[in-house]
Amino acid sequence: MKPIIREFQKIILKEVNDYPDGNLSIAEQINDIPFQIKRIYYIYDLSNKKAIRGKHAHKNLEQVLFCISGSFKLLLDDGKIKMNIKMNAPNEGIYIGKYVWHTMSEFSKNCIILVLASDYFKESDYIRNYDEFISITSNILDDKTE
Ligand code: T46
Repeated sequence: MKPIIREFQKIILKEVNDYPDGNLSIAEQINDIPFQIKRIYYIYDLSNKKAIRGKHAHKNLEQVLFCISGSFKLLLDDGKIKMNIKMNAPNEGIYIGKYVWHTMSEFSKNCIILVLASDYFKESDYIRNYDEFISITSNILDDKTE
């Protein structure tokens, strides 16, 4: 079995199939999303094929990412294990917790990413330097193995 990175969880939302009039998916705080939602943002107009977003980790923020239209590639890295996920199902979310480096790329033209976040925007919560991330996470991992 492949090792699973820390602070990661796949969240499958209930889908209601209203054929022939479309589908809907429902995300309920606590029941589906494992934190209180303080912020919602969405990323769109991803027509630049070379666009790369993310490239950071958060110190405290918890988030769940959904690809509600199109597709993209999500790379997760907890400082030890890396994982690539193809995001292309509107009812499938990925929970990303503390100290997980994440990068988003290979967006389809119609890609829309919806993010539910546990806190307001705080630039001080970001780690945007990969060397700093590795140094911090190696201390966290060392503490856990002691
Ligand atoms: C994340 C991934 C999945 C704000 O002013 N408020 C906000 O709530 C957000 C999300 C961003 N911004 C500003 C900060 C930057 O000047 O918007 C600009 C772009 O943000 P950033 O480069 O962080 O965008 P992404 O797509 O690389 O990352 C975003 C989130 O910022 C981040 O928390 O985990 O999506």
